[in-house]
Amino acid sequence: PSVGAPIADLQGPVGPGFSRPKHKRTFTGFGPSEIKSVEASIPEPLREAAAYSGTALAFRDRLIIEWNRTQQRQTFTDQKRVYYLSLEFLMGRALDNAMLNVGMKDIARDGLADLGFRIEDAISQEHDAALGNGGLGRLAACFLDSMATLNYPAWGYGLRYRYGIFKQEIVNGYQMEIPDYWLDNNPWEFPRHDITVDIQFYGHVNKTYDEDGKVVYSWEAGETVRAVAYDVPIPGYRTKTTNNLRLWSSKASSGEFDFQKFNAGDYESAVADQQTAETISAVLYPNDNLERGKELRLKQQYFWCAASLYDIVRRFKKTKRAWSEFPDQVAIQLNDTHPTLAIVELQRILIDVEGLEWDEAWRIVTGTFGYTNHTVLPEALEKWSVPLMQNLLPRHLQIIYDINLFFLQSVEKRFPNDRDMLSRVSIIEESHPKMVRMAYIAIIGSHKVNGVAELHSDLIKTTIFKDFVTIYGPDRFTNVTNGITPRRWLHQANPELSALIADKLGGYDFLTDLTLLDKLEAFVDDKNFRQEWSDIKAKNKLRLAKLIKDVTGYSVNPNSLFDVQVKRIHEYKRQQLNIFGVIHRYLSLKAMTPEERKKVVPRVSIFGGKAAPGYWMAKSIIYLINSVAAVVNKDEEIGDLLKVIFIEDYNVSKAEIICPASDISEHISTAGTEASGTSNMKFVLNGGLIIGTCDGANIEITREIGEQNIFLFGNLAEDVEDLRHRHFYGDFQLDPQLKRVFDAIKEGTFGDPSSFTSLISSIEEHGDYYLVSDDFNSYIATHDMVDKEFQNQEEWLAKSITSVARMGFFSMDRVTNEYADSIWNVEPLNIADED
Ligand code: Z16
Repeated sequence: PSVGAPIADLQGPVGPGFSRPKHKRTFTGFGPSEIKSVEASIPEPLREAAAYSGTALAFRDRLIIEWNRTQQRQTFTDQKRVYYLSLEFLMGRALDNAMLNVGMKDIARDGLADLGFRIEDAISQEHDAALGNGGLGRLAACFLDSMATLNYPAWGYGLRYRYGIFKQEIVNGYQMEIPDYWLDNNPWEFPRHDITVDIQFYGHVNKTYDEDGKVVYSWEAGETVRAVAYDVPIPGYRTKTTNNLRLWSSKASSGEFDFQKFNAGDYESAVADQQTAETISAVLYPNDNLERGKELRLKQQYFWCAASLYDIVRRFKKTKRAWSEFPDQVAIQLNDTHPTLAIVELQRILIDVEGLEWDEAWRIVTGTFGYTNHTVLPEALEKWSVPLMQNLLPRHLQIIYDINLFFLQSVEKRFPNDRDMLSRVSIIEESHPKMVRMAYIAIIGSHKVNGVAELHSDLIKTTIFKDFVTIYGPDRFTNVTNGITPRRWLHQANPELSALIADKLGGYDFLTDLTLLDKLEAFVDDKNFRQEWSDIKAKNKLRLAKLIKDVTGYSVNPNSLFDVQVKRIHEYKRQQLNIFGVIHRYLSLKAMTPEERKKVVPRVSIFGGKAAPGYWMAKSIIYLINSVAAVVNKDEEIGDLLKVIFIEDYNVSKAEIICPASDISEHISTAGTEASGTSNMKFVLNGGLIIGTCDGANIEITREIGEQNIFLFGNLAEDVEDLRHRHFYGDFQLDPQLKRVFDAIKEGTFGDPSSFTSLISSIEEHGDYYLVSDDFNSYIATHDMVDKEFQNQEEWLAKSITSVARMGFFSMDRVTNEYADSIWNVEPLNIADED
């Protein structure tokens, strides 16, 4: 369908919850009449669920064979493996990905069509695996896809949460959280009741002596919980490699519940122990970029680190190699500081259990670990209180003290008489209570520390970890700019664009070498190609319009400029700047004459994202967006000129529909706050332009695609500190256009203004920490340029095509190879058919 076609004309692939056109069903192989009568008796949703299950089981069977072969081959060759430890894996759906990676989606489509089903309807039956919050969890999922595709012997280790990230419902404009119970009938996981590890907590440490009079510490548990492995196959694209993601589930160490207690009549405590154990893997903490220091979270971290390390060490010991070879066989990557206890745990195993000397053990530890930092926000840096750690992990706290002692001694030697330096870099913060700084353990215990975009990696070296650069020199610190997997974020999410590119480039090789996209530049002036390119964007916009209609009830004009901001709601990401800009636009439209309005580019402002349940400011931003939507969308004077949409429950499968459908997307964090961002890459790879600040990966996107192809605005990171300082000392003038917006809100234009007072006063009265006012004028002016340039569709298309052609750098495969070469020192291993 062309742009402007009525929404009802939509025939293409559609998202969750869409009804299937009642097209002709042809049956082969069975007696059609019998099947029809059976079919008639089954309600439609059940039939679609069966279509999904049947297809998933068929592909699963195939994966199992390649998975077993891969694991056998990797064990047999026994080369170095990499282990990616992440508390989050935001996988999304598995079936579509499995079909595409195996290269049999077309066969599945035909098979399902023969049975009367549309493949999209079967695919959309699957529940997202949503074991993550946002960028960090999705990065882990992209790593797995890429490591398998590039044939690296690699495992992921995580937690099998019973409840993933909550489902978001919007009720009267407010966010409501619904538990995400996702495990029923999950065909993608394999319980491994044969693989369990008993994990201990609490208790105390005994000091004894061995035959030689050497001190030996042993940790006596106060509580023991069993970790049970659940394995998930990770197929690579166009390869036989199928790697493993191992997720740990907690249960009572007595198996189910304690029968001795039970038989003795102590029913309640028998069941209570079971419940305490199961609580550990019950739920994902729903905070993105915030750490709150809760004991259960620390228990999760240790449970998962200890189980994973036990598994890794067990595998290593089977090879009968000397301990000194451990770092030649094992690379462990820490996704943020969440798995930092793995460093301490390995040191504990080597010393207390295996009897190695401290220095020899510590050489092994630092040779094994790499640490990726994902944020400079102070509220996100993990610190655990010493009393909490002392109680839960008494032996680990001792080891942390020893690590700190030896570290500080070495610092003292090189920087004598610098007491300030010692207190700044000490693992223990001398506060009340004392705190353990996890990032410092991660730095001291790793051989490489990396940031996730150039600006971010520079910032950690010059601000939060400055002293460690002085101590260790610059070589311990490096940058690996994030990327995204083109399999999911181009081929799967945007099959038509992928097919058009394949047509021009002579095949799908670009999906495993994304730099090949540069050949598209030769077609920028090709009229037919441009037309096809723009037709695909129009279809993708229709697909999103259908989703919007379905989940919000609002009809949007697909000819409008689609302006999208989807990501976790956070003050630093500045959705408030966006919605204030929308209000500014609305007020301007209201002040125009009908003649003036005729020249306006119609716009749909689309928002999506979850707020952490306890983050009130983020929740009031959501409420403001919905309140503005309620007023603007029913304003007949405005009509299609402006629509405001909040898509509830933004997740991976919705992102696959949203990313291909933007004209422009917003990546507008206060400069210096977004470590990288990865959705910026997804939007550009799908032919959308972006408006953004000079922050995170936006800067490198600009370097790659050219500054004429991106809309940049706002203050620079280097000026932020000074501006905040000035605000703090009262040097602050509210931007006049923003004042007009605030006045409208205060007048009650969008409902009871008292709902928005803290949001407004954080800017007007409390220092405007995120520089919303400082950047407002430049933001508005840049949006005016967006409007102007959108009116020149030919130029816009050229920008879109050129940008996609230059996105090769942001492939996750480049990222994986950089880690493999500069941090892990691992080589790929090809799995052949005959293996
Ligand atoms: C997270 O998603 C990120 C950082 C962090 O410390 C914690 C969480 Cl849960 C994000 C960053 O905010 C984002 O800029 C980055 O692109 C992403 O991690 C992956 O590196």
